[in-house]
Amino acid sequence: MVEQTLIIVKPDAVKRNLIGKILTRFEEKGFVIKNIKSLNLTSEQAREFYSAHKEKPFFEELVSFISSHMVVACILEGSNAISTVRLLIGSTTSYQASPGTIRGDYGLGITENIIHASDSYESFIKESGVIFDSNT
Ligand code: 3AN
Repeated sequence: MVEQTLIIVKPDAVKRNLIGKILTRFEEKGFVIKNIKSLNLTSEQAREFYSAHKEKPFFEELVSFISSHMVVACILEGSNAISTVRLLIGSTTSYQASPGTIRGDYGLGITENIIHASDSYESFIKESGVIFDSNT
């Protein structure tokens, strides 16, 4: 089933000049970049983006990290995009992520974990609205 999903190359990866390497992974796998935008999220946008986590102890850390620097967001399209892209990015805890995944190859952190990808269709709709339906 052809689907779309949203990924965000996070501030740590942007600062380390990994944008090209990360987007290449998705292109080489066969996904098509349907939309792309660089932006620095406002604190308000970040709060909305991560609202599912607002009760978590790490919420403020998440919001301040994602809004700390420019990020690159893409809408990717391809077969089973939501679950396949989650497989490609690897576990949330980067130091435990399998080698060969993006987090497994490039990161060691948890909050600073290189990349975000939507985990469901509902998240994709909500998150892509926050990112692409704004003038930021
Ligand atoms: P994923 O990004 O793999 O979907 P989620 O949705 O469970 O992970 O968590 C969202 C974000 O919250 C993660 N990308 C990570 O940056 C951060 N996070 C998750 N768990 C923790 C934690 N225990 N401590 C700090 N940050 C966390």
